[in-house]
Amino acid sequence: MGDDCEINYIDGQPPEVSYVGFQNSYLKTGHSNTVIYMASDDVAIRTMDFYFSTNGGLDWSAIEEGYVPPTPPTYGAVFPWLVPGELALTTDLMLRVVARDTSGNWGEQVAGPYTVLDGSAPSVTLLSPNGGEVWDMGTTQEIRWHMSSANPLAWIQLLFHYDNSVDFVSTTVPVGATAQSWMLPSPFATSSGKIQIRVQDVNGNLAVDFSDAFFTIRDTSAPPPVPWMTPTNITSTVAGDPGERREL
Ligand SMILES: [Ca+2]
Ligand SMILES: [Ca+2]
Repeated sequence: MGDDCEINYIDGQPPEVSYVGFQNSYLKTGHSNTVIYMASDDVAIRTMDFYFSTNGGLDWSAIEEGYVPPTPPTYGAVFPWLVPGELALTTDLMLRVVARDTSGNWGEQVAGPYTVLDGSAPSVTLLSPNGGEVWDMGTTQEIRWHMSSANPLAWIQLLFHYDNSVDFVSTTVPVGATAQSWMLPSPFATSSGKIQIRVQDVNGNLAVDFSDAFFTIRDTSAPPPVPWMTPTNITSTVAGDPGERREL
């Protein structure tokens, strides 16, 4: 024996994992989720192991083994998991959490099944208006975009940003559309217009794009500029100047 200060106390009582679950009940590939767990021991939890199974618990893959909780997880702790992008889509994902004490005892808890959804975000690019357009108020213009999505789309939103305000262009854009007619407001004018498009798929993955630069909406009812608005200097003499009178 060396200078080993370890106490040879025999701890025969295994840890208890009393709760295991995910913060978000739907997992998405390529997105972080959080394991929430509670574990306690008569002496102390030393390490935690986290595993998942995509076939209902027949085979387990390690998420992490030998994790040392920064604080005792007696009253609840969290463990972040970045769900792999290539993880199989399943409705049968199981989570297994093992707690180990300092004497080789362990306890575990299994939770599930959970559903794994495709977390690939759609892609969207606004094509028009993309900046520099000058449109007359009250005219009908076309908003156009390009998009692609690995998953079915749930909705498309078009928003009109101008002068630190925002309005809906339309709340009823069909999910397959790539263009939308837009009747410009009237009477109205702005030189800082931008369209924002928001696209979300059925798994809650969101994509957003804006006009790259400002477009202009012109108020065609406004009075023409100079010279109409310029005050005119009038010089006149008083009619019937008494000095002009002559004695007849
Ligand atoms: Ca123990
Ligand atoms: Ca853009």
